[in-house]
Amino acid sequence: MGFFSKVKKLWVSPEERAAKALKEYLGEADQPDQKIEPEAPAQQETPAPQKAVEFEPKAEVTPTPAPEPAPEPTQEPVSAPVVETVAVPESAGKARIIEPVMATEAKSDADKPQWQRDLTKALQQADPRLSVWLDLILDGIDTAGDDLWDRLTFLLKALEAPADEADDFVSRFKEWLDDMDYEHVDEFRSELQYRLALALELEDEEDERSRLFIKLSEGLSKTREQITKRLDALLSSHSAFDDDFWEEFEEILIMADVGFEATSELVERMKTRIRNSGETNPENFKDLLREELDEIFKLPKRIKAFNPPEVVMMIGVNGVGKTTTIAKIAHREQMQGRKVLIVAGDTFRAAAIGQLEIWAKRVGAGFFAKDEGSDPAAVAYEAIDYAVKNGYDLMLLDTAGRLHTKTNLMEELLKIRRVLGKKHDEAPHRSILVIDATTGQNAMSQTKLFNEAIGVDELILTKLDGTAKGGIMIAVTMQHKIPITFIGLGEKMEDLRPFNGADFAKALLM
Ligand SMILES: Nc1nc2c(ncn2[C@@H]2O[C@H](COP(=O)(O)OP(=O)(O)OP(=O)(O)O)[C@@H](O)[C@H]2O)c(=O)[nH]1
Ligand SMILES: [Mg+2]
Repeated sequence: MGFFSKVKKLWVSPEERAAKALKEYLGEADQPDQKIEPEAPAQQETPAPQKAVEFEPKAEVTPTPAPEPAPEPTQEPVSAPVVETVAVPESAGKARIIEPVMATEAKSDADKPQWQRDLTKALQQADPRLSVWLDLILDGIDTAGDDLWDRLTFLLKALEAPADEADDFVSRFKEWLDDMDYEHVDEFRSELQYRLALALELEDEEDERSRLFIKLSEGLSKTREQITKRLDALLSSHSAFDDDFWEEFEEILIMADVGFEATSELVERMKTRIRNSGETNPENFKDLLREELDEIFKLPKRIKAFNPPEVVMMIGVNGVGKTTTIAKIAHREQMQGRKVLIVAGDTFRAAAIGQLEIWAKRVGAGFFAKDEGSDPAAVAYEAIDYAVKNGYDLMLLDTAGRLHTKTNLMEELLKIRRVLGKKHDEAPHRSILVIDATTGQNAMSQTKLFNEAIGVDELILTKLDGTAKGGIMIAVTMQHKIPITFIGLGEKMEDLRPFNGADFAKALLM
């Protein structure tokens, strides 16, 4: 959707730049109109696959040059789409200029409404941090309404967002508020900040990272309680690393769902670390454990080269959160400017198709489905054609999640995999297994089964909020050596978080 794709990253000296740009803004009144024309519509109408239900994403998309469709769509694999050099926004610097785009709308400083002048000054003096900006934008505003939209548009334009993208951002946010029936700032502030952070690519900046860390710490509170309370008691009651200490430590890990095998390995690794460090007093044990966990989570991500679209297959047993996680990923990716197609590969229940369609609409992604009962592999096959033809960057394939003990599910998933691979080079580029953290050790057997049968490139653990079984993260990583890429900390869109092992270890052992 290309939100703020034109925002330049030039924040070499943010304070100076912001101050300078805003000063210019206050001074410069009669600038030529810089309005950026909306981009051309995303794509032309393409013939619908038979019986397929589809709709286009609402947002405007910078079209990825769509390669010609394969001449014989039903049999031939899609000829590998040429990867055009997609105009990558200059990724040089680290931030953005606050520029006087709004100056085009006022003849002089005096003509500007008072709130604009006040807000400009406040922004000029503020720390260039998203949370601070948002505080200023929301100052004195209790509910959604014209004041908020004006202020938000003002902020986006001052951040050099092209006018059409800024307006699009605001209108999508309004739609979301309507959908959710939210009105008060405290109901939507956090989602607003999340959207801004993604759109402006600020998620890695310190301010955002600390917000994410707070969320992670809250989500892990039950697991932490389980581990840390007992660990603290252990540390205060022992003055040496004796057998008794290690036995109790082992027990704590087992109780926190780290599992027997991973626990034994972790205890051994900690013994080695302690020996190598020369540490004799348990009081620094937590620091060393944190370092060990950080080490454990440092698994390389398996990256496959791909020609667009990138094809991601979401697998996992019933009810773990595959469908909602697809929606959350689609939301994130769309906010970051990728054009996403959601594909309903779970064809067993009409309700599943309907649920996915609603999500796709809500997050503004494209949607591809066939009738209930269709062959999922055929859906996947046709969806690739559709995605290629329409220039999608990312295709997220939902699959059914019936019990993993029924072998036919595995056979079916394998068939889908094979078809995808025949149709599109190296597809699926990622198979993501979604597991529900609340199922504890069950998650371990699911990972083993799926990995052996289908192959799993990444894990997403959902429902970490509200469970004391977060130790499963350690177990699954140690035993299967598959990287965890995201974790689910709640039901909202913003509750899907990129997983960071160091932050996890820190939040767990506070
Ligand atoms: N608390 C919490 N709930 C979650 C999380 N992720 C998903 N859920 C909820 O889990 C429930 C099941 O999610 P779905 O996405 O439908 O699961 P699924 O794997 O697609 O299920 P099937 O299609 O039946 O196989 C929903 O109510 C979600 O809102 C999470 O991280 N935290
Ligand atoms: Mg589902």
